[in-house]
Amino acid sequence: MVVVVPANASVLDLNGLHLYHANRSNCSARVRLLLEEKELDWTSHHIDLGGKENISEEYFGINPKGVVPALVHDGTVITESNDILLYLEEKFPQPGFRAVSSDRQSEIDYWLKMSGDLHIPGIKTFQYYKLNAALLEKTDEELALYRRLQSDPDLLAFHDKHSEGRSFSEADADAASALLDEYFEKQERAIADGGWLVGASYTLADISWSPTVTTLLAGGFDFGRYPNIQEWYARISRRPQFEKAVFEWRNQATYAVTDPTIAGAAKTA
Ligand SMILES: N[C@@H](CCC(=O)N[C@@H](CS)C(=O)NCC(=O)O)C(=O)O
Repeated sequence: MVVVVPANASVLDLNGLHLYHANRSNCSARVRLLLEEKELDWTSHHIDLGGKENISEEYFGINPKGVVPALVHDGTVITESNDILLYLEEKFPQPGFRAVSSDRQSEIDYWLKMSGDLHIPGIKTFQYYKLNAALLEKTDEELALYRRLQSDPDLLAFHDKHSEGRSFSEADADAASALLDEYFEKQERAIADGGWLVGASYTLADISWSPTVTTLLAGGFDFGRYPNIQEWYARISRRPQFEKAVFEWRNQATYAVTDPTIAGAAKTA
């Protein structure tokens, strides 16, 4: 678990649950979804990625990678969205979303790890090619500041790919789609066995992945080959908690684009 010693000491005095997050970010949305499912009170600190609010000394002092989300709980800072899910599950165990037999716990961990592993090469690359590279283009000044603040080599390399007139290519997007398809084929089979990613229970695995499906649908990812995923996503996205945690926040985006809908799946706002 990534527990950060924040350079921005102002957060050390925060009491309760404070989430630094962005409206259209799938990593943020999975944390908001768990907070809603657990009916926890939390304070929102919205970071406008379109306005580059993450590219500041102040925010890098909370999350040293400059990405959202970051959770502050009574002055303790946790980053990495899937670690935040596990942290909340441990601190606030009721209602529980790891409530499966011990031999299936490792399956939840597997899906959470996949979500982290696929983020840059799969989800983020696909999404930047389709939408974000144009929406989130940095000015020369923002780029210089980003390069000064960012020390993570993977994020530096990723953001360099869409800087100074460069962008992601169709080949990058095809490679990302191929990786995602490899993953979704496994997800399609897993859902056939019980209706959820892990057997017959709604778990952290479903909470982690369903907002990512929302994001990929918005980018036009083709789920046509995955009827089980479509039915699973439609079921989850009808939950009032999902409406509040995912769709309501997405609707507030200042840089919203018209999101496509796909046959068989539920809302993709
Ligand atoms: N592995 C991180 C990824 C976080 C991440 O990349 N968040 C995106 C939004 S989903 C972000 O902040 N993007 C802005 C950027 O890359 O500068 C996590 O799961 O928390």
